[in-house]
Amino acid sequence: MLSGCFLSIRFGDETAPNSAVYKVTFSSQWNASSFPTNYPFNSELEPIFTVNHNASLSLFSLGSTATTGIRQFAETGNTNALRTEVRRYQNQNLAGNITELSPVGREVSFFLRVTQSQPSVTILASLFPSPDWFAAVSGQRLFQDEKWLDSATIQLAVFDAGTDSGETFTSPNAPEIPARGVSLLSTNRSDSDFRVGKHYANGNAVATVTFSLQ
Ligand SMILES: [Ca+2]
Repeated sequence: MLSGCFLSIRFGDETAPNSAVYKVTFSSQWNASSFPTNYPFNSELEPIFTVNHNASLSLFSLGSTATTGIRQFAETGNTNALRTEVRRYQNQNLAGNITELSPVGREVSFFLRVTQSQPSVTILASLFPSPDWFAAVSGQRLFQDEKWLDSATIQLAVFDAGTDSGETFTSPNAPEIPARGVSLLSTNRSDSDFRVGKHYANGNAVATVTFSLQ
């Protein structure tokens, strides 16, 4: 019985390595041609915050109150509190390395090592200007059915962190007290273009992420 147990573990190791490296390409489509009606002047979709983590972990969830880290990131793009929260997960062996980027152009690529115990990837990008809006892919799992995915392309939806009640891109600071749960963003058409996180008319996403196994 014991030897059978060991055998099955060894098979697992042989068929799929414990870790894998992915090339991650973040491609912004938040521009005046994809979002033709109300694209804001002087806008940015950064910084981009990436971490791989245990499949049971979520940095945010729909309907749940945003953590301080998510709130600060969504409202200001500051990653200090988010890094502190992830460091706590790293200490519990629930999260891997953080990658932070502030790209200048429309597309940026980087390499990410993920492990079988931390096979899920969350990528966050802050929308500027905005009250508390951020784009994300939450917990994309790269190890499934005992193997590493060859590639995956994910569209990022835009979320409302529920911590500021401003309704337009440049609303003055208006803290939501108490905070509402995180939701997919739907906005006032006079100012912006979102319905449940995508463009209301053409369905465009603000960004796409491609994972490609190296
Ligand atoms: Ca809000």
